[in-house]
Amino acid sequence: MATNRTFTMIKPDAVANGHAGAILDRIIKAGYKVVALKYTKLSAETAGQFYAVHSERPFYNDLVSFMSQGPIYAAILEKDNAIEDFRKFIGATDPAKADAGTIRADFAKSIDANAIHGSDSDENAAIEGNFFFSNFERF
Ligand code: RTP
Ligand code: MG
Repeated sequence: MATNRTFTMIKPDAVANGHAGAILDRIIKAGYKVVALKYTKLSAETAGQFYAVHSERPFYNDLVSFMSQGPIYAAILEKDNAIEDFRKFIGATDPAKADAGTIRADFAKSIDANAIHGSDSDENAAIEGNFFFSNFERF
């Protein structure tokens, strides 16, 4: 069944480079409804918890360090087929391989500083959304 909610973060590189407004504008214009939105900062500890699924991967320490280096925007988004469509919309993990016109092609600098996150499954979208937002913060 197509899922209708995903979770995203505009990552520290894109926020620091002043691209958060442009990225949010594109997300909304692409038809995603913002269900929840927060400007916040992960600590090394909370970034480590968020990415625990990658804890055995060689890039884990760099990922945790990168994701806790500055503020982010976290959001829950709603649209038909949200998970799959949003992954296509943001482009490949490595911006050098991302299709033209995707968020990562236009705003990401490297596989580490890749501007944006998108959930990879319905189950993870729920876990990730619950990591950041209470029920009083979703509309
Ligand atoms: P994300 O979770 O951030 O949306 O990215 P993704 O699904 O496209 O990629 P994932 O495999 O979940 O990896 C999470 C983040 O780790 C960094 N990474 N580095 N050096 C590498 O081979 C490598 N692979 C992944 C990326 O910053 C990626 O966004
Ligand atoms: Mg991922």
